Formats: sequence, structure tokens, C-alpha cells
Amino acid sequence: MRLPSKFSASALVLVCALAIAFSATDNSRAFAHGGDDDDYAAGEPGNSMKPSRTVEVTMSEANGTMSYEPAEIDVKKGEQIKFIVKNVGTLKHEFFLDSFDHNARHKIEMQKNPEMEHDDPNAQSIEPGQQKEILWKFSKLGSFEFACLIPGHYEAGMHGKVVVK
Ligand SMILES: [Cu+2]
Repeated sequence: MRLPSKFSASALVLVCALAIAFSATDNSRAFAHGGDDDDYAAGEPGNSMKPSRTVEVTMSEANGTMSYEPAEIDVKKGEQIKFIVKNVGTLKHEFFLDSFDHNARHKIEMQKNPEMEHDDPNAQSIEPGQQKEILWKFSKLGSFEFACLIPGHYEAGMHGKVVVK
């Protein structure tokens, strides 16, 4: 007889905790938007004092497509990656590393504000002929996305994924 009521009480606590967690997350993102997000879904900013593996990623356009090379990168959980992202194309591009969900939401914001510039630990805007570094620690398991959220670029093929195992 005690078990069901205990169960529902703890279920209720769990629901409340989730509701609070979600509203806190929403608030922090809403607050941070327009500036930088401190809510990183793909892991955490890297520490330059710690070892890292370098991965070069090039961005380009050709034959009506836009792409990253490589478009899929495998890492181990806890691994720190130094992305050297080179724009070898003729248009400005971005490297935006986040969850698929966050990128999808940010893409909608960029449709309203296409001139948005990014200079964050997980996101850089890169002019043609330039390169930037992103040092990132993949502290969470799962699949994450790097994408260019300049209107039209994602649809033209400019996205890739990082699989953390
Ligand atoms: Cu682009």
C-alpha cells in the first residue's frame, strides 16, 4: 500500500524538478541570446593547457553545393579537439558546433537576423581565405552538429556531425 503513494510522490518531485530545469534553461538561453550562450549542448569549451587532437575542417562551395570536409568526425568521450576551420570558398561561412536542436533553433533566428556575427567558444564566423580555431572538449556522449546557419547555406549542404563514443 505504501509503495504506490511513494512512487507517485517521487514521480511528482521528478516532474517538478524537470519543469524547473527546463524553465531555467529557457530563461538562460533567452537571456543569453544576442550575446553568447553559456548553455553548451555539445560539451564544453576546451582548455589550452590540456592536450588536444587537431582536426582540420575546410569549408567551400562548388557546383551549387556548400560543404564541410570532412563532414563526419568521430571522437572519444572526454577528448579535446582543436578544430582548425579553413574557409577556402568565396563566401563568408560559419562553424557552429551545438546540438541538432539548438542549431535548428538558431537557424530560425538567423533567418530574421542574417548579419549576426559569431565569435564564441563553439561558434565562429569565418571570412573567405581565413581560418579560425575552436578548442572543444567533448564531455558528453551522442551526436552533435556543426553547421553554417547563414540563410540558405545549411540547405545547400553545409552541415556535418561529430559522433562522441
Ligand atoms: Cu556557409
